[in-house]
Amino acid sequence: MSHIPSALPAELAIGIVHLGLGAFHRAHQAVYTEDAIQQAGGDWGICAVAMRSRELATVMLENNGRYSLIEQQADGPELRELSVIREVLCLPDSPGMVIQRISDPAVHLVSVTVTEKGYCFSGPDRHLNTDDPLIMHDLANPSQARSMPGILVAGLRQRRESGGTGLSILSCDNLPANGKLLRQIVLSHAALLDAELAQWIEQNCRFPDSMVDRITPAATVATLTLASDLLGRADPAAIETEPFRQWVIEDDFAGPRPAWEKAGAQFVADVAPFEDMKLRMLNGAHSLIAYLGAVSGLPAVRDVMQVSAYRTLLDHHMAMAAETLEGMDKEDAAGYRAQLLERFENPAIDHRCLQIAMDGSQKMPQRILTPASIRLARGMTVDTYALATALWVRYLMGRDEQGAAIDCSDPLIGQLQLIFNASDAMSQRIAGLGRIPGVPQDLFNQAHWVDQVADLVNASNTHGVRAVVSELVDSI
Ligand code: CS2
Repeated sequence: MSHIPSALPAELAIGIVHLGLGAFHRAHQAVYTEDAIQQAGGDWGICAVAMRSRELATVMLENNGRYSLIEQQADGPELRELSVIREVLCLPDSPGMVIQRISDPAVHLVSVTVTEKGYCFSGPDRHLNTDDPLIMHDLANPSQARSMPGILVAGLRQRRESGGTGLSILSCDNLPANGKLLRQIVLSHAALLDAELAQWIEQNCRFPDSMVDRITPAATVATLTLASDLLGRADPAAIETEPFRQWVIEDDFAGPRPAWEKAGAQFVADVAPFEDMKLRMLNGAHSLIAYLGAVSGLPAVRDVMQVSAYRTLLDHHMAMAAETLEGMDKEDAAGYRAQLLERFENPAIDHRCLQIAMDGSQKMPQRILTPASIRLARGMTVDTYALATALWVRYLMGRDEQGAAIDCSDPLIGQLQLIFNASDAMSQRIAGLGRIPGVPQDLFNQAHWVDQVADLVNASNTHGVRAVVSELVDSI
C-alpha cells in the first residue's frame, strides 16, 4: 500500500483547541493525538486555529481538516493520512467562534504553537509587552482579539462566565520554561482586563511546560508532488517530516487529557533538563547551521552538513553546549550529538537555512547567548558561540558571500538596523546588541566577548567564512 489511511472514527467530538495551525503542529502534536485516540479512544478531535493565514485555513478546509504526512524514513518516504483535525478556524475571520470553542465544556485543553514572537513578551523578566500593537489592540477590543494571549484570555473569560471548569493550556514552542512563560503572560493580560478573571485562571488553569522535537521543513512543490504520487491524488495540505519525534511534558493538568504516553510522549515532573538540552544542542546547532548557510550561500541544512569543516564545527559546538548542561554525562551527550548530526544530514529533508535563520532576536538568547554567558562565567572558551553570533550579525547585514541580498526576517529588524547604523566601529555595533530586549546584557558588557565577536565578523568579511571556520576547527 502506498499510503496508510486514518483509522479514526467518522464521529469524533472536539476536546482540544490548538492555536497555530502550522506544519509543526500537524507533524507533531496532531500525530501524537491521533495515535493516542487510536490506542485508547477519547473525544480528542482538534479544532485548529490559523492565527493569521487565511490561505492555510482554506487549504485545510478543502479536505475537512484531513491531510497527508510524509515521513522521510531511511528506506524511503511513507505517507499517512491524518483526520484528527475536525474543525479549522481562521482567527482574523472568526474570533467569536474561537472564543466559543475555548469556552466549550467538552474542550479540556488548549495547545499552542505560535513561535517565539507569538508570546508578545519582552525583557529579562519575560513580561507581557504592553507596547506591542497587537496586545494594545486586544486590550481595547477583547472580543476581536488577534494575539495568542488576547484570544486565550477572551476565551477563558467566556468560559468562566458560563460556569465552566479550568483548562490545561499547553505551550509547544521552543522557549525555556514555556508553560511558565505562557502562564505569566496570560495572567498579566487577564489582570489588565479583569482582576477576578486573572485570579480564576490562576486557581483553575494549568500551564504545563513541554519540550517538543521534530524537524519539519515548510512544504515545497516537491512535497506536494511526492504526496500526489504516493496518494494517487493531489493534497494541497500535505507536509513532510523526519521519522524522529519526541515530546516531554510536565505532568500537571487541570482535567482530562489524551493518552499521549501511549503514543510515545514522556510525562515528567520537571521538563527543564530536557528543554535546555534540546534548545542548546539541537536548536543552538540549528541556528549556527542556518547562519553558516545563509552567509555562505548554501540553501539547506543538508548542504551545510556536506562541508566537512562545518560538520566538525557543529559537532564541536554541540560538545561545548553539552558542557553547559547540569547532569548530562559525557556518554549521553556523545550519543545525542551523533543522533543530531545524522538528523541534520538526512538527505531527504530539505530544511531551508532561511526558515531557521528568521527571528534570530527571539531565538539567539536561549540557544546561543545564555549558554555563552554560562561558559564565560565558568572560564570556558566560547569560540563557536562568538562565531554563531558573528554570523548572525553577517546575516543581519543582509548580503551573502556572493554579494546576493539575504531575505532577513526579524520582528526587531528596525531596532537591529538602528544599532548597526549608529556606529562604523564593529565592536560598538556588537556592544549595541546588548540593548535588544531578551539579549543577556551582561554578556555584551564584557569587552572580551564583544571584541571576539567583532573580530570574527571582520575576519569572515576579509577572508571568507570557510577560512575562518577552518582555522577554528584546526585549533580544536
Ligand atoms: C528550528 C526548529 O526553525 C527553527 O528555529 O531550529 O524549528 C527545529 O526544527 C525544531 O525545534 C526541531 O524540533
